[in-house]
Amino acid sequence: KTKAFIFDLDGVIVDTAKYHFLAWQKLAVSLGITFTHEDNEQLKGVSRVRSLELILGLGNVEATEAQKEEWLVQKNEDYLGYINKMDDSEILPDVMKVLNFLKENNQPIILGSASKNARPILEKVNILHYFDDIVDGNDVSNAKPDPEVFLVGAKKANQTNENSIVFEDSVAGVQAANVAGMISVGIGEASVLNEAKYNFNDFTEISEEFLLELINQ
Ligand code: G16
Ligand code: MG
Repeated sequence: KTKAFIFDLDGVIVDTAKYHFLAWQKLAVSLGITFTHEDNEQLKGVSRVRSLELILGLGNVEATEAQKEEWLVQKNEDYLGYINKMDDSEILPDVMKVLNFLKENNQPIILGSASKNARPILEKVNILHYFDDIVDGNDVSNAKPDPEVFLVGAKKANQTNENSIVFEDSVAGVQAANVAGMISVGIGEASVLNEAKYNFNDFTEISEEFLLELINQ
């Protein structure tokens, strides 16, 4: 059988959250806003524009659209500085095991990410060629928990929503998969991702038997 296997990027394939944090924190400090690791949790899976709004809200900072645009560009330039230094050592544990197994079993592999930097990141860590299609922040206008990014992904793989499996580390992403009627697999703490159909701390806990079950069910 054939299913669509849709992967989120940040927090599932690579841990770019730490680079988003450093870049956002630099901006926050320059604006006199305190921005902690805990605050950063709320930005996971959230769009770039919305992330800035959340940070400005923390410091009750008001700004014009032009200022916001400038800060977004600045943050992204800093973020790209970190991305440029990435290599395949930053791929999270056993992600390659899962990607290779799906490839061997001729399953479509799709990226479903909110990031506008998804392609350069996949290139940097040398796995762009694993993906049959990429749906990212450049292709969709509605951010997770809206299911748009996953709906487009399933369509590109010519699969129904019921035959699509989504790997996600964010609550908003799990909700998006569920809303679409897809099978959600939470990657991260079960207590946080309790809406996911299945949950694993990371890919080291995902067996080939489990993947075969997903393919054949
Ligand atoms: C990622 C991150 C978010 C980030 C968003 C936009 O989403 O989780 O923190 O704000 O992309 O990223 P960029 O600024 O690179 O366009 P995902 O969906 O891959 O987890
Ligand atoms: Mg994510």
